[in-house]
Amino acid sequence: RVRVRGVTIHRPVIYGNTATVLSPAERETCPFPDHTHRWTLAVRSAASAPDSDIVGGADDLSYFIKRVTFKLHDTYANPTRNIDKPPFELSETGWGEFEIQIRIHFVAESGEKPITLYHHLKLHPWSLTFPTPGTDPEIPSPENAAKMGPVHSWQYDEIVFSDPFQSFLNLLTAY
Ligand code: SLL
Repeated sequence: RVRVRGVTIHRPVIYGNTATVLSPAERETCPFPDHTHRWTLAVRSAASAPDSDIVGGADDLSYFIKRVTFKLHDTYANPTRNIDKPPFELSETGWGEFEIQIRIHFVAESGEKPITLYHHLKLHPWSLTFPTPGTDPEIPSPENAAKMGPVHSWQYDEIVFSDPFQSFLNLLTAY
């Protein structure tokens, strides 16, 4: 296999999460009484909107990504979650924010090592108000948070491949 020296090629991605407050009805059916939120974590092509659920076409990263591993907080059962097909996303319920390790594995033909990204799972709305002394400015009541609607926290990045194998370069540029 030959590497194409001097060539770099990048693919833009977004990664992050959305979160919503569980409704009183959802809290009743949720097996964990302390869980307050439902969240979805994802790695998507930057070519489509963060909350799009299109599979295939521009949002399908599987032509070069084989697996995305999300490493959750140890309070979760089986915290290491492998997603082996698009959409590369994961939904869960919970009560707390934490740092997530996102490991992206590329298709075998690429010869590329996995890369690691980090995302802080965000559940609570971005605070727009001046903090009131003696209260936690970051965490509104569940009622107020529900009124504020879903929380979105996304980051943009470009996955860069340097000196790619010719066959991988062909694969990337075919899309
Ligand atoms: C905190 N450092 O204290 C963080 C940890 C952990 C969140 C947050 C679910 C756990 C389960 C969950 O939301 N864990 O299902 O038991 O805020």
